[in-house]
Amino acid sequence: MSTPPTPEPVLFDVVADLHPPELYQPAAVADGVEHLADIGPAQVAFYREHGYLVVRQAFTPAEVQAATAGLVDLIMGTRPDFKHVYFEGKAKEILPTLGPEQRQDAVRKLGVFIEFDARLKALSHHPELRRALRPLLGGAEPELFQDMALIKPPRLGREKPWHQDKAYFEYALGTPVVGVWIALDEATVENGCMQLLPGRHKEGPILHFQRRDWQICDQTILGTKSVAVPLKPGGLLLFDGMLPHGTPHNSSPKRRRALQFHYLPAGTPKVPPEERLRHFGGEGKNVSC
Ligand SMILES: O=C(O)CCC(=O)C(=O)O
Repeated sequence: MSTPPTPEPVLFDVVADLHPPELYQPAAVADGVEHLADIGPAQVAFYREHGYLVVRQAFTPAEVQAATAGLVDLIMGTRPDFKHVYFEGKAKEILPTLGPEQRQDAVRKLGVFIEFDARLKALSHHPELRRALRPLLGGAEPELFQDMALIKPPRLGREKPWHQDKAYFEYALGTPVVGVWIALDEATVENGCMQLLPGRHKEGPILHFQRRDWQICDQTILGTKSVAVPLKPGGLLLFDGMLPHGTPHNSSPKRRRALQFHYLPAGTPKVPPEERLRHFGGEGKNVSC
């Protein structure tokens, strides 16, 4: 008798409690330029000072449409060898009851996909984007070291608590790291656009704790006014790997799909995980959260 095939394992993102609404209180909207070609020395100086820069129309509607189609194809399983689709933890119970279209609105993130879709790779290797990244990386050639798609399904999309990206990366603390967050749908405060604490990238590592996620303690953030980064499709945010940022739960009926790429100077070596925890790990340091 032959053994039945093992069902494909389905990956789930964390299940997290709802955050206190006071954690996301934007008092202003992020500043920037219209096009990638507008980035010159003044914008590089702005990025160094504030830790971010917005480009409101970085990609054309055709480029956004192509990348979105690439993402949807991967979610729909057109590449059976692509495995890195993570569903919302809260969708676990209902997933078996959903049809293919509805499954789309239960996905939280995808990772390591650029070699599986040429349309997505085209954005991560876009010549204008790479040109803009060089001065932010101290003149070095940009190397992509992380590609993700972050999705907040209507009503279901969970928070990504406040954090610094370098708390997740195994590179020496002083390495320049630039995050690029690209809106595929319109991103608003209601559907969970990015929120930032400008200038706080200069303050060094903030301790992180495993709470709703690997995150900065809520008590450290409460009472702080943030800057929101609403974007139209094709708009992007460039941000420093040390800049504290987070996104609230999607409380709206609208999808929020985004791509996030991270770059560093080509050839940068990795460091052991202990180094990251020495700087960012909150546990065992006699502090409370
Ligand atoms: O897009 C989001 O919801 C948050 C993205 C983010 O900050 C991250 O994954 O580091």
